[in-house]
Amino acid sequence: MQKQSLSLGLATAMLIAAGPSFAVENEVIMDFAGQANNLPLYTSATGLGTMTVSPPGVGGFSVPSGHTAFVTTPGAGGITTVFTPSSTAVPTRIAIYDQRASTYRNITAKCLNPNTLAIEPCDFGNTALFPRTNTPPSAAPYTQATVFNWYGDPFYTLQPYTPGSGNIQSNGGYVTLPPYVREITVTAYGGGNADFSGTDIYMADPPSVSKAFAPAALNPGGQTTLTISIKNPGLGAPIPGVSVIDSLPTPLKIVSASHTCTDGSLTAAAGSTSLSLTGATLPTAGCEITAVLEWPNDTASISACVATPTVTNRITPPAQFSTAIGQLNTEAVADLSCSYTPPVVSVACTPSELFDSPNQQSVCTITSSTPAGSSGLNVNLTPPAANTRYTSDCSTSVTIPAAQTSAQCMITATANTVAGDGDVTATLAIAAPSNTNDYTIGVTPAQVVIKNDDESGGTTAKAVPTLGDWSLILMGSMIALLGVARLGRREI
Ligand SMILES: [Ca+2]
Ligand SMILES: [Ca+2]
Repeated sequence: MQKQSLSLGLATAMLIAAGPSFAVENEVIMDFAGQANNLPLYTSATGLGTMTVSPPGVGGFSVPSGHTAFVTTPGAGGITTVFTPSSTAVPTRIAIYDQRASTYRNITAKCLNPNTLAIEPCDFGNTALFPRTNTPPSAAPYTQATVFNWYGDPFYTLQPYTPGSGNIQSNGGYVTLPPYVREITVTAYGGGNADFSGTDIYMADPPSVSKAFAPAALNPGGQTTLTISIKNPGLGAPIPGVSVIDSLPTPLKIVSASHTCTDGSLTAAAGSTSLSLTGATLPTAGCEITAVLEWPNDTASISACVATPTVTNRITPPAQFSTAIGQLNTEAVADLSCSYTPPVVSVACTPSELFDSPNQQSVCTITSSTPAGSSGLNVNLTPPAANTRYTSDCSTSVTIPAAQTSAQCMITATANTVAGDGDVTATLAIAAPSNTNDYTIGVTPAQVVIKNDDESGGTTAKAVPTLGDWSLILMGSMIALLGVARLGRREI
């Protein structure tokens, strides 16, 4: 191969922050220890991915503990290994170790283009995106420093080798990878003698999702903020192709939602019960979806609060969370608690005494200790018994309107001029609710006495003021009282 000029296949490489270094999480060497040395296909026991070997079982190929692959006599035909990460692992490093001067390796790889999502040859010639690090030489025979030759378009091949000749080696080195590498091919070649060399493929965690409610407890009619956090675990570059779906547990509904990821389309209509973010890019520092949710206070939602006081909200990858380079398949789980205390409902009628004259009315107020939910609060009543001395529009139930705390009905005295017909009592009581969650019963019953105001034996009824006259009478009484008070003071 001839050395080619550097290619700029991954223009987006410049997106990577040059200054700070990012610590990936749970970086491990992909190893296949314990599996036979002659397999054509190896599968990581810890879920990191696969390695194919071609041809298998030749050249002293082995899978030693603590390393990925080793060869002793790869030969001029070479032994090719292809590494494919699982959807839950991200390749982070390709390391060469213990390599003799008589062997070399050709490395090619496939990379996700983060802008187009196309799979393209990785541009190892871009050392800002694929920095190279040499493992320092040590005591003989490890006296050499690995040289990395790059052959660009159309080869896109990185060729590490150990300079010099004879029985000398290098400790190798490694290439740090951006999180876009989707497949790595390493072919070892040698002269046919003892051409030792090894490859280590490192993997780390992909993006993950978590969630939380704040507050984590509410009452029907209350709101909470759901935060869905998408973590970029130190991968040092934006991750495209982020998709999140969250189906809310019943009876939660969305009030509003927003996100801090790059681009993407967030679907989270007010009143709906699920949200989704598609086509977003996860920034290097991570991003969040924030949704204000409401636990409604309608009858069904109140029943749900009583029946299931704690609901669990899950996001289950990969169906409900994924990125173009994979994702940790760990569920995001958050619990939300609901508590509900039925309102206390009482009744009072004012005034509590009427006369059997025209315009004699008592207003009965049914009061709830908390505002009625969006369905209103239906209160069952035991209405006053039928009686010729009064009428009432208080029936067997009354509805306190949504967000209100009271409703009213009337008891009206029936005017008469019949003397000696005595007093009767109208009784209005709160009855048991139709649904036990609706309310508990407070002050009840309310009683209104309808009094006879007709003189016995007389032919003319005593003049009784009408309802409209009460204010005048009250005023008159107050004036009289003031007069008495003044009088009293003078007398002192
Ligand atoms: Ca009368
Ligand atoms: Ca009467």
